[in-house]
Amino acid sequence: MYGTVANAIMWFITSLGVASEVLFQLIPWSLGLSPTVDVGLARTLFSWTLHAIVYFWLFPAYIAFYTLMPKQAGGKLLSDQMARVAFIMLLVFSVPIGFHHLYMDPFQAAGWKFLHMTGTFMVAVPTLITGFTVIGSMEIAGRLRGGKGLFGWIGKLPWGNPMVLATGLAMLMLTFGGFGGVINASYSMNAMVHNTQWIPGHFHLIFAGTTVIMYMAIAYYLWPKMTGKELHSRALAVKQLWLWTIGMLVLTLPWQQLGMDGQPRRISSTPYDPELVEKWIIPEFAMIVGGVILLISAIMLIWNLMKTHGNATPVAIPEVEYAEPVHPIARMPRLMNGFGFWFWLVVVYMIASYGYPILQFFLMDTFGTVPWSI
Ligand SMILES: [Cu+2]
Repeated sequence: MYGTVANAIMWFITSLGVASEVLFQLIPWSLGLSPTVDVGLARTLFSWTLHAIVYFWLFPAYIAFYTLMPKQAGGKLLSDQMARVAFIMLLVFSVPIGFHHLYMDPFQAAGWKFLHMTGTFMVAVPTLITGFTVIGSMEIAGRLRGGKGLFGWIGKLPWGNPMVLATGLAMLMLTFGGFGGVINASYSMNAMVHNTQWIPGHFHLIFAGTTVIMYMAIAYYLWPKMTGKELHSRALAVKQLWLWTIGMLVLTLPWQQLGMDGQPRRISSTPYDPELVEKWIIPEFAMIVGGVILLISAIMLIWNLMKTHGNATPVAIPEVEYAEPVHPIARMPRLMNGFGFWFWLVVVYMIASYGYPILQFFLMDTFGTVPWSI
């Protein structure tokens, strides 16, 4: 509930940017009420929404890491408080940093972009906390199951359980994806990858990889409880999750390579350079292979859930089992059990990082763009 409430508040704050753009710029423009649209203002408002909106999808994956996985692994959650801190930090840090989507745009000053860059790196902190707490919870489970030594607990984990396996694979993809994310976030390195295929390669790895694999594990966990029927095949689910990870890496790593080899992302036209295009053939072929693996994996998922629906065996444990923290909560500080304070902190942080950059458009001469007509 705590994570879901954090997500709902974030959704509310983050939607204000794009809502303002649509209500005050695009709709009046489309109705002919205003002759032009200020592109700089429109892109600034869109950046308000654009970064945090992807966290709307990431939150449920984090919720599954903290509340479902530790129990499925046969252990306990390392720290309830750390999980709450991660959700608070994600809420506070993820909205006021949208200028990392505008590094190459001309209408915001370098200082504002630098400020947003600093904030962007702060978002890595709750992700690192999550990595630490989730892997720590896995270690507890592995040791409870008899794992010894520095790494012995890894082999003792129930990797045949879709939730545990998906968490491990999500962490693996998050390592690759997070590495790319740090490059995107860096003001200077961003110039190397700006508007290249690196960007869709990166966000497919994070979203369709790390996030969606957790949705799949949640489906394997909840579908039997919702239908009252035992999962058709755990072995098939395990194979499907492995294939999804392999397919995603085979798709997205060459995709990012294409960006490094200069393949543009969004263009209207480009001079044809045969030598450059020659370099794209191998990674493009790898992407096709990755895509086919993903298609097979997706069909396996749907097949397994459909067969579950028709299964006659009733589900053994019909209720959702939530993870218990290692140390039971005796007293929870108010700040960590509500969002009143954090909400107003985001509001202040938003005004500080977006106030003047938006206001400036009303104080200077800007160039609009005329409506596009056929
Ligand atoms: Cu972003």
